[in-house]
Amino acid sequence: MTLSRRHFLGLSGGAAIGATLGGCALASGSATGNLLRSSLRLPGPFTVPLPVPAVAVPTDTTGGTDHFAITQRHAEVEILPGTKTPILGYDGQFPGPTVPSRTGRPVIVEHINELDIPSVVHLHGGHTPAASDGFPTDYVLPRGMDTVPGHHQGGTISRGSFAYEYPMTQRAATLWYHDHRMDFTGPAVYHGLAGFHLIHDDEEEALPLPGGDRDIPLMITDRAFEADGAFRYPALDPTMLEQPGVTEQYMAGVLGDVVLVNGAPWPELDVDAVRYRFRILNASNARRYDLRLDPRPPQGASFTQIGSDGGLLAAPLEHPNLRIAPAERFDVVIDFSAYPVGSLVTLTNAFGTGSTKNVMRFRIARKARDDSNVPPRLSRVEGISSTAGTLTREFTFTQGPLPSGETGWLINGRAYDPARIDSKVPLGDIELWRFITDVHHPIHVHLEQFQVTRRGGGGPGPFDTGWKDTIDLRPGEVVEVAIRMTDYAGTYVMHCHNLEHEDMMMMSNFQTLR
Ligand SMILES: [Cu+2]
Repeated sequence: MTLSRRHFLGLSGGAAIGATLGGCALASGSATGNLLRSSLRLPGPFTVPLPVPAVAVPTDTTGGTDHFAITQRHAEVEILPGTKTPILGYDGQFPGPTVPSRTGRPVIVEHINELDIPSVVHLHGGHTPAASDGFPTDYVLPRGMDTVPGHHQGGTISRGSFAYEYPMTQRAATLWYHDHRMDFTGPAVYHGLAGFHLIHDDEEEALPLPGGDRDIPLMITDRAFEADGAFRYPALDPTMLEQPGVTEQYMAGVLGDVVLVNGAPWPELDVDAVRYRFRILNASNARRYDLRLDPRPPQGASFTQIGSDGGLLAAPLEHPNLRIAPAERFDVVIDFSAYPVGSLVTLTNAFGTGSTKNVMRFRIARKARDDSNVPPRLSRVEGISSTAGTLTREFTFTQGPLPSGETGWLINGRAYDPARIDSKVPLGDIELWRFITDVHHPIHVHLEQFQVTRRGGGGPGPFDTGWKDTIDLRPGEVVEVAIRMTDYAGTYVMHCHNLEHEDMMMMSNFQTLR
């Protein structure tokens, strides 16, 4: 602990050093991993239409609860035109079906495991009791698998399926669900196990925001492909059963050379010359994006942010660009009426190089009627902040040796142990959590959203507004957040959402206590 303490004091005492380090790393998009190149000929950009994930239909809505059933299975899908890619898919789809829900109406999602590996489902951003939160060793085994391969026992074992219960007592927000299995989250998500879960409520629906087919979720991921069309991933153990992690060259993170939006490579969307709402999710394993519109609109901002990870902001916020780390969500309105009909507008990634400079393209197809608006007040967001006596916790994120002797990723100098409680957190208390790092890490806390109070030497950054559950922690930076755990006593995790870091032990347990 002496080292991390000194490390922290050094960083916070040297704002100029921190700023310089941050500037350097931001200039290079590769700072969060290593580029893995595809070994087949890639299609040109903007040749396939943007798909929108199917919306799941409940199997039962009686008793005030919506029941869904999702089957995790192998499938082959056409991602690159003319090529078949084997995936692990929720209902055999990538992205998985979007789960719709309403505040105050509980949802039960039964996940049926027809894969040949154990699975765990986490609802990212969900305010969920521990038994349904997808703790990394709460395994759902496929039928016929009696014991968990590898070394990690001790969680709750379900066979064949598990019904995850979500009370949905939280406000409208863009959540997502994805695999969260101990040691193998990176390859599982990379091979397709991710989908949206949207929460709607009366407050949001009373606003005149763009809706219907002008409210579109965008899941951005990067992938590399083998010559035969399979996803290429540098796993040490391609069976995803025994040995976790990736080859040493990729331990900082796996970056692909193809950008997919909703599972399609650099797609194009025909839009009316009106306002659209896009729920942007970075579901990439390790890649950060700096999203921009090219050309920029002749007048007005490129992006009007209306929501963050945890739902609506108090007031809209205009951005010329959006910097988005893995697992973050930005809910934005783009007003295409600023462009002449016939314009081609590219969503670019200023952190990218070569093929990863482009994300997707909009074609302004026609004029149309627009009754939508972005009102100056969106919601009431209660501010939580510290008072004298507020408990402060520090979490230092570094590379270091694992118990196995290999190099991995550590929190406060320790590798993740699912059986060890690292922090005991009383329910109802506001605490300050301080995240400290030397390199990029997107930090995610389960159970509760938080508010950023400090970044580096100053206040929150331009992308820190509103309720967050994942933050972009940058080189040499200290970020402090105010957090208050509520409702559910149990054991939860906080971790790095660079999935290669997560699988190589950058995770920590906290126990919430009444
Ligand atoms: Cu990390």
